[in-house]
Amino acid sequence: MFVDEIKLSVQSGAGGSGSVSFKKTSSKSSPSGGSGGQGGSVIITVNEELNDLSHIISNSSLKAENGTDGNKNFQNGKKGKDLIIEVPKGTKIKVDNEVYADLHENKSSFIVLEGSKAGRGNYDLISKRVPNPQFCEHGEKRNKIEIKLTYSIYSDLVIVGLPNAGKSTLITKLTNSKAQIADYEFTTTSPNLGILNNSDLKLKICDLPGLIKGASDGVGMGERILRHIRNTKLIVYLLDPLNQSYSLGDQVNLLEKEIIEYDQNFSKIPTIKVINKLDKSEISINDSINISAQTGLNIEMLIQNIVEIFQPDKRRLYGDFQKITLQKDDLIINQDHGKYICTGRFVESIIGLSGNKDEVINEIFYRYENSYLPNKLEELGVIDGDTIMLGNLEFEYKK
Ligand SMILES: Nc1nc2c(ncn2[C@@H]2O[C@H](COP(=O)(O)OP(=O)(O)OP(=O)(O)O)[C@@H](O)[C@H]2O)c(=O)[nH]1
Ligand SMILES: [Mg+2]
Repeated sequence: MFVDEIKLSVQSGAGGSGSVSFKKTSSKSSPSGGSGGQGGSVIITVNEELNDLSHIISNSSLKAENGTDGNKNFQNGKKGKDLIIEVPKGTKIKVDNEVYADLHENKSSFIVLEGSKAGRGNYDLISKRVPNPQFCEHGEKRNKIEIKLTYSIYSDLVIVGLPNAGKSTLITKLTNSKAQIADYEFTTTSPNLGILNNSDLKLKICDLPGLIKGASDGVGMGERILRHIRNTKLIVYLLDPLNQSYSLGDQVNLLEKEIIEYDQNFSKIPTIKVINKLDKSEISINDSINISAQTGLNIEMLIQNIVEIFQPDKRRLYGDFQKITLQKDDLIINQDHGKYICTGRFVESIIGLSGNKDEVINEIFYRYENSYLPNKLEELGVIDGDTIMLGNLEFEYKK
């Protein structure tokens, strides 16, 4: 089944933790604990061979590999393998309904989540201030995010029209497609694709389900149809002279209105008007071609017209677009009656330590005092005597 929209939960790999160990020589002992390996990243990459998202299970939860922990004798942990999700050209990545990437180039990729940071072992923590650390850092936990992928078919031309206009009949005449045809409305429920093989050109054609009034507001299959116009180069309006409710002119107006209300930029895509069912009616309007998809009348003329339009090559509206990699909130401060509860990645990087208790506490306070956190708390109105919570660590604020 054709799938053009899925929701996923993805997680970066956790960072491996550092270790505390000491190398003993006859005269002294020195830190030798290795650092953890970074967690795997979540990367979405384009594979132009793909034609939909059906290879990904919707609502699944996918995880990159964790980094492994560091060990004694300077042994660093291994980096976790990235999670690579392949998508077809024309896939958008959304988080909370905001577009973070729109991928069009083959092999172009977007790092949804960077692998979580590894913790340093006591060897990598040696500094002038702490020449002989007896503690190490924890690896950062997995980061999790919910994403939505939507795919807009890459085609050279789309056939749009009201239900029953003969769109599927036309694609079977132009291409090798075996689209279902029937004498009732909404026969086509997901797009059909076919290739028109002409001596000069090879064109990918897409037959879409019928459009109705209100489609741009989601009526009928609304956006599930209209999104597939996004990555085409030519729109063929297929008009039905036998339609009892809409004249040919009204059909053009309705189709144009729905398409442009969905995305104003679609008005830049060239269009042609084709009137079907010439075997039953010869009525016509300006700038249009009359054909019969069923009997094949004037189909060759239509193909010649299309081929001419495609020389020189046509361009698409949209190209690659990417925002910065997504990361979860760095610092969250919740206030509750003189209590300041601080959480988030930033806090984890301050308190995520283990080893000798006194050293760990010293190091946490050193990191806290030298961070922007005290300033942030002052901005929020903290006063002496208030309680600060960094994760599970609780202490009294003093300027
Ligand atoms: N007389 C005549 N009938 C046609 C012609 N083209 C298609 N039809 C008929 O019109 C009906 C609808 O054809 P389809 O190709 O399924 O139409 P569609 O536009 O794909 O319909 P939906 O998928 O429901 O939107 C069928 O009964 C076809 O046989 C034509 O050129 N002449
Ligand atoms: Mg159809």
